[in-house]
Amino acid sequence: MMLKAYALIEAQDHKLVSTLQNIMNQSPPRRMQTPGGRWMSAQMTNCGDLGWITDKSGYRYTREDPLTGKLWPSLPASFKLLAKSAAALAGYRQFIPDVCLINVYQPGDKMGLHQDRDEQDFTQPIVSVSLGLPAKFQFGGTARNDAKQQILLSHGDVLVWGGAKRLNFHGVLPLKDGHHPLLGRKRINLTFRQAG
Ligand code: MD3
Ligand code: FE
Repeated sequence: MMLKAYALIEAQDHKLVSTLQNIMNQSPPRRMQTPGGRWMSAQMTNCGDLGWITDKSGYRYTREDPLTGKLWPSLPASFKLLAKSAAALAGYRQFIPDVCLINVYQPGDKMGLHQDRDEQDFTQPIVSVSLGLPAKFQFGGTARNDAKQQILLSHGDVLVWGGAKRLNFHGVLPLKDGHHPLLGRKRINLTFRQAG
């Protein structure tokens, strides 16, 4: 379910961005390595009880940020409220997010086609919030070669991915250069998950 510009109501985007800056000061976005040894182009960090990481040992959720050795910054109440209200609008009233994965894209950065399968309960949705520069998002089926739809994700767009779509392949095409009034030459995507 697409909630167009949902994160803009009541100027939530300004608050989201300043809260994000505070989180990124505590646990800075960094490039991570896939189990196969490739470096991802987008930089990542997390807030919440858990955080998603990848390195040569694999994809997983951890309680601590391996970069700082401290717990991930906590999930701000305002983030939790936004994710829960979006999920509820899509019919998911039991959603209790414990992770917010923060992906930071600069021009040229992309994310290859993948499925999100590191969470415990696939009946829980994923809520994504796009901020900054627009990106072309690719959305396929449950097999890698299924036909793909392209969706432009713009600043403030909130999507709820649940039900049959929860395990669909998806990815982000290389970010086009541009300038966004709040974020400059960047796109930041938040994904809220119930991982544990
Ligand atoms: C469809 N992030 O972090 S968000 C990811 O824009 C990820 O940074 C992308 O894919 C980004 O794993 C896409 C939209 C999204 C997130 C999770 C999904 C779409 C999804 C899970 C299942 C199906
Ligand atoms: Fe994903």
